[in-house]
This record gives sequence, C-alpha cells and structure tokens, in this order.
Amino acid sequence: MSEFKLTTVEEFEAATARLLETGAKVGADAWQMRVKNQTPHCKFGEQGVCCRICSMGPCRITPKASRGICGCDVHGIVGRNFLRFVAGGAATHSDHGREICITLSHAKEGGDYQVKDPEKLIRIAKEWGVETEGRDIYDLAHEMSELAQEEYGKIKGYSRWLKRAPQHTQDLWHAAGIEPRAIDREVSCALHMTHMGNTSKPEALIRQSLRNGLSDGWGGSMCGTEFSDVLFGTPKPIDTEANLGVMVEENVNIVVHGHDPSLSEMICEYADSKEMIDYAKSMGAKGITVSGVCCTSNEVAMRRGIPMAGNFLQQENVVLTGACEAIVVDVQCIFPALGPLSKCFHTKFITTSPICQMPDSDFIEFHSDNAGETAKNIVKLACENFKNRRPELVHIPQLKHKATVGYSVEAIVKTLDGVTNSQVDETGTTKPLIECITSGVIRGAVAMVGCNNPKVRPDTAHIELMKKLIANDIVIIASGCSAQAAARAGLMDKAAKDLCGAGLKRVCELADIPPVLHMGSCVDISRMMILAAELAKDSGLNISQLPVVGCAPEWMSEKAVSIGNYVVATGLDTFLGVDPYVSGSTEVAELLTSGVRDWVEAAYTVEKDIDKLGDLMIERIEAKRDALGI
Ligand code: CUV
Ligand code: SF4
Repeated sequence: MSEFKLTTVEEFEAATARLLETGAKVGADAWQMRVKNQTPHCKFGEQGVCCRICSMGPCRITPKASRGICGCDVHGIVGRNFLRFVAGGAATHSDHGREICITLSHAKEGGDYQVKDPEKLIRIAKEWGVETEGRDIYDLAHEMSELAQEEYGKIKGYSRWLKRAPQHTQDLWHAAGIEPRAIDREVSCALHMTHMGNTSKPEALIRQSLRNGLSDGWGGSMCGTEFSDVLFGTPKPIDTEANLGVMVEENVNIVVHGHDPSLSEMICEYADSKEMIDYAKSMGAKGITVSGVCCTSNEVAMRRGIPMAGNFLQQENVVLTGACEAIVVDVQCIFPALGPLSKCFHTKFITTSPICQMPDSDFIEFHSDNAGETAKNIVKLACENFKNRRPELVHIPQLKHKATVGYSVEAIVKTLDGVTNSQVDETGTTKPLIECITSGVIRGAVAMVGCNNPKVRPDTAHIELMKKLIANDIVIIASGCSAQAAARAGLMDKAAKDLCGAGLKRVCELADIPPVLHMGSCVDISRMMILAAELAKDSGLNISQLPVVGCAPEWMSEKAVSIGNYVVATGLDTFLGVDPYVSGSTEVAELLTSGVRDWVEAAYTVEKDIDKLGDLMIERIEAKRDALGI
C-alpha cells in the first residue's frame, strides 16, 4: 500500500483556527468574521436583478415591478450586469498584459529587465510578420513591445493572436460576429452598450460578453503570458513547496502578493543577492525567505521555484503568523483588510502600484524604469523590520508539501514527448498526449482554475474534484488559486500518482510528472487555450470535440467570468460552482447554459453540489469520447 498522504482541508482549517486565535489576541478581524456580518447576502444582487446604471434608479425587479423606470425588463438588467462584470475582468487582465508589454520596452542588455527567452521572442515576431533576420534582440524586443501595445488601441483589424486558433474556431468566431478588435475597444464597447438606454436584448449582450472575453484570453492575457515568458523565461518543470510552512521563523519573511511579475521578479532577484542576505544577517536573521500568495506567487514559483505560502483566502494568514516582515503587493485580489491587519502586527504592508492604493499601507511606487532600486529598498525595509517582531505572537503552522510546477505548453510538449511507443513520435507536437487520450490511457483533461470563495468551503471543491478526476484517469491542468490549492494539498507531488487510476498513473510514471500540472497564473489560462488549439490542430479535430473541459468551482472575481467567457467561446464546456448573478433571468441563464452552443459549440454548466459537478464533467468527457468512437 502506498504511504502517500495528502494534507487534508481539516488540517488547513486547524492551522487557520490557531492563527485566528493570535488574531483575536491583537484585536484583528478576518474574512471569516466579515462573512458572518454580510450574511445573508442581498437577494436582488445575488440574482442580478438590481440596476443602478442611471440615477433614476436603483431599480430592482420584483413580482410587482417587472420593469425598471426606463422600462428595461429583468433580462436586459441581468444581461447588462453580466456584460459589465465581464468588461471589468477583461480590462483587469488586459491592463496587466499591457504593463508587461511596457516592461518589455525597458528591457536592455545588462539591465534590470532582460530578454531571457530570445527564441520565443523571435517565434512571436515571425508570427506577427516582423523582420527578425540579423536584428539586435533588444531592438526587436522594443519593436514588439510597441506592436503589442498597439494591439490595445489599433483602429483596424482583429487581435493578432486569433490566428493561433484552428481555422474552424476562427470561422465560428467570424460567423458569430465575436472576433475581438482592439483590446481596449471591446471594454469600451461593453460599457457603451450597457449605458442607460442602449442594449437590453440579451442575445446581443451575451455576444459582446463573449467578444470581450476573447479580447482578454486571445488578446490582453495572451500578451501578458507570452511577453512575461520572453522577459522572465518560459517555465520549465521545477521543484518547490507550498503552504504556510514554507515561511521560515529564523529568516526575514517577505511575502509577494498580487499578479504582475515585474515587481515580484525583482524582489526575488534582490532578496537572493549576497548583499541583502548579509544585511538580513546584520539584523539578526539567518537569511531571507520570499514566498508568495495568489498569482504573482504562481509566476515566481513557475520560473524560480519560489515557494507558495497560500492562495487568495490565506492572504490574511501570512500576516497572522506574526513572522511576516513585509507583504509586498502589486495589483488585484489584494484584501484592503491587509491595511488594518498589518497594523496589529509589526508587518509592513507595502503597496507599489498606482492602480492599487490602499489606506494603512506604505506606498512605494514601482516602475519598470526604477525597478531594481525600488525592489532593493523594499527588501532592505523588510530586513530592518525583523527586529520589530513580537516573539510571543510568532507561530508558523508547520504544514507544507513539495510540488513540481512549471508546466508551460512548451514544457508539457517536451515532457510528454517519448512517453508513447509511437512511431510518429515527432518532437514538438502534442501527438503523444493525443495518443494517450485516444487509446484511453488518459480519458481526458480538465482545466481547473479560479479563486477561493467563502461561499464554498475553501479549497475543498478544488481538491475533492481533482481527487475524483485523477482517480478516473483524467489529467488536470491547473492555474491560479486552484493550482495553489492542489500544491498545498500535495496533488503536485509526483507521489500523488498513487491516487490516480491505472492509466494516468502509468503516464505519470513514464513522463515523471504529477497528475495535476501547474500551468501558471490566471493570465496563463491563455496557455491552456494554446494547448487546446494545438491539440485540435495536431489531431485534426475541432476544439469542441476534444474530451477536455474547464472548471472554476470556487471562483469569485470579475476576471474569472471574463475567463469563463473566452474558454466557452474557444469551444470548451465550462463548469462553475458559483452562480454569476444571472439566476434572475431565464433568458440570460438559458443563453449561457445552452444558447451560446449554437455559436461556439460550448456552454456553461452551473452546479453548486461539488460531487455532482464532478460527475457532470466526467459524463461530458465520456460523451465526447463516445461521439468520437474512442
Ligand atoms: Ni487571478 S484565482 S483569487 S489570484 S483571480 Fe485572484 Fe489569480 Fe482568483 Fe486567485
Ligand atoms: Fe432603472 Fe433603467 Fe436607470 Fe437601470 S437604466 S436604473 S432600470 S431607469
């Protein structure tokens, strides 16, 4: 029998309970308490039937008021709210992508930012029809940065990245009229359409939702991922660890949190320098430990093996250890609660982006042109703060698991190459993976993504679903907080192969991979789109025919809905465990769960019962296999 054991959610919760005791001692509150004060939630908001788009309102639809003051019905209100939700998410991911493109413009030989993957840059340049022969790599980088930034506001044509999709998918997008134009334009168009007195026809609103989603996944997010790889290196398999136990009591602990790797990369770089380590020692610490929370953590874990302290709903826990000298944040998914919370401890809460400014934080503005200097100052501040710890409050839960991460598409293709005994066995294609799927050794794949949400017992849905799927020989590709849940539980430990069905276990052994593959951050879901596109092209199938689905069982952010929309629009059925505020309109709900299938060959399923959600995904995968006769 196998010795391998996952860390259980009960163990996670016991560790949190112990930290909350410390919190109580110092008068800190935490999301667990705030949830209580916010429950029950507003029913109108939950169903999406409240409109406050103009100041004649707010209007809400009730049995005795079937229309708002302007006459908008419930379907228009729910549809507009949904589209605005998507626009918020698409804007957020895409603006992050833009920052990366700007960082690329600051790359220079010997500078803070360099081109770490010149091959990838050349590959993309060729794709975009840019002359690469005999060019200086930085000259090329700067031209590509400019072209990429133009993608956001160009006056003609569609997103350049769409060409990466199989022809059939591009044809579907064209026929449905949902090819995204300039990235920013789709956000503006969505806000324009939903202004008072514009579109109230659900079908048109949902079409724009898909187009706006695509402008994220096949636009802004893809810029973010691809140019991050160019700048910081394309991820390769690397060992790391996950959970709060990665923090080291004797060391200066710096926690990076947020999404944009431009800052966290620099922090990691300087925290690793002899000068800074010596400085930490002069302050009485043994060294410096950088660990991460949320997607910026995924970014540096994938490229540097930096350990992951936790995911979204653990961000307060890192401060509650009493051993966090600085929590350094860039953008997105950062609790404003960290301000008052850090004041209860010695922790410095350092905000760095003009996009994300919060009360009770030290704002140290970070730009790509002063990156090194700023990062060094932040690391120094953290070291100097070590002496301010209150030893009686220090407690780091000793929970952690090892994890192998870093599965970019490039890495997956390389790792799986040679797994099969196939004569074809061409290097650089997804054919070995297709062969595993066709032969039934692997039944299919699920892209597990998205956040935590207190509406679902945190991490349980991610972990339980993954356990169920791998036991059924379904391989998981994961990103965002879902990936971190997996890593903390131990599902990214290669030994987790013992929890798989016989087929998947064999593949894990042959390829030396864990059954849950960490593909990166939330913008890296664009990697999953590229993988699906490659699988379709290499197999001659349409994306919608592949036994592959997407799942976000605990999602919470606008970004997640934008992601859901581009995953569906790409032809992959998407399973949600939390309702996106559309239950108030039968028409909108019907379009999302079925109507859109006529346009893009995929749709949403919403199911709050996690066990059922798992069954539904397995059924869908098996139905796709049946349809192919495999
Ligand atoms: Ni986007 S997955 S909470 S950090 S969006 Fe943030 Fe990555 Fe969700 Fe997690
Ligand atoms: Fe009410 Fe119409 Fe104004 Fe919305 S747009 S608040 S439904 S009047």
